[in-house]
Amino acid sequence: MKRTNVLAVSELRRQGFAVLKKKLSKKKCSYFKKILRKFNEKLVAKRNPIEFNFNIYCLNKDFLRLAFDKDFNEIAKEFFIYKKDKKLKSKNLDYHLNYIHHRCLNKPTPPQKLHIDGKIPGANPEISLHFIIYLDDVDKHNGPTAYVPRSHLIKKLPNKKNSSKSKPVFGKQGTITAFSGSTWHGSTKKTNFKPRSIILIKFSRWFISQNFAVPYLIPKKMAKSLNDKEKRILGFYNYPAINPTKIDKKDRKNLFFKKNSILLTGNAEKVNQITRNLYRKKTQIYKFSP
Ligand SMILES: O=C(O)CCC(=O)C(=O)O
Ligand SMILES: [Fe+2]
Repeated sequence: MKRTNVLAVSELRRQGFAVLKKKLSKKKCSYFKKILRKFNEKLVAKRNPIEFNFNIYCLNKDFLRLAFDKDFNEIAKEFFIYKKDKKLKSKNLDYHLNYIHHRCLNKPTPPQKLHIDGKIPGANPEISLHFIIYLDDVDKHNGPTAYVPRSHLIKKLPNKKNSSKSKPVFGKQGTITAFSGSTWHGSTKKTNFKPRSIILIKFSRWFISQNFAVPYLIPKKMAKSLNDKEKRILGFYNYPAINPTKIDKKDRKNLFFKKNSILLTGNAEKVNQITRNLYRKKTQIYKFSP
């Protein structure tokens, strides 16, 4: 295992987050931004103040490949080892990709409140590992991600008062941070008009269900090109087999997706497209004051 990855995991265990030595190249960042922009423009001509895109691995193989990144997987493998229980230590360590999303702030934006991404505060053992990639340079003016050190050990959800303890991460385009699912984090106030775009990647233990069933979502052509190891990372072996003869035609045509009170039905392609942009309608009516 690379020394830098060993260091990242020990920092993750100690602080709840780590800034990686590894960076995504500028070329790759610009390339990803361009594809996301093009995709969003297809849906609405005018940029939204905040843009969320879900399941961006469906867009093309380069996004999907982020899930197979050698360093991310080396870090994840080590991170998910059970340290406390000697008997369990080397058992049941499989993990899968949970999601790859995109968040872009295009205007002055209020802070994102402290929260956790992994559902359970102070989870011990840890159940999820997250990465954030900055696709733009991030300084104090464009709402850096901020983490509360050692908050992954606290068995409580954060409140407003805790914000003062958070530490912003400034960094050039391509900067990557890793954090535990229980780490309190958010983004600080953004005061400028430059787009600030990030990619969020979540890995979780295999028995924590994926937010979106990745094996069923990715286009068939992509699925066919995957090797066994890649399929394992995407969670292909974590679902019971479905007998296709038992699914009637109507069901197959009508995938549905539910999030809070939003229920979408329709053909697979449309539903995929809309779920990736679930928050767009909401953000369009959101009022921002610089
Ligand atoms: O935009 C950021 O820096 C953080 C985003 C985040 O934590 C989230 O969307 O869950
Ligand atoms: Fe988050």
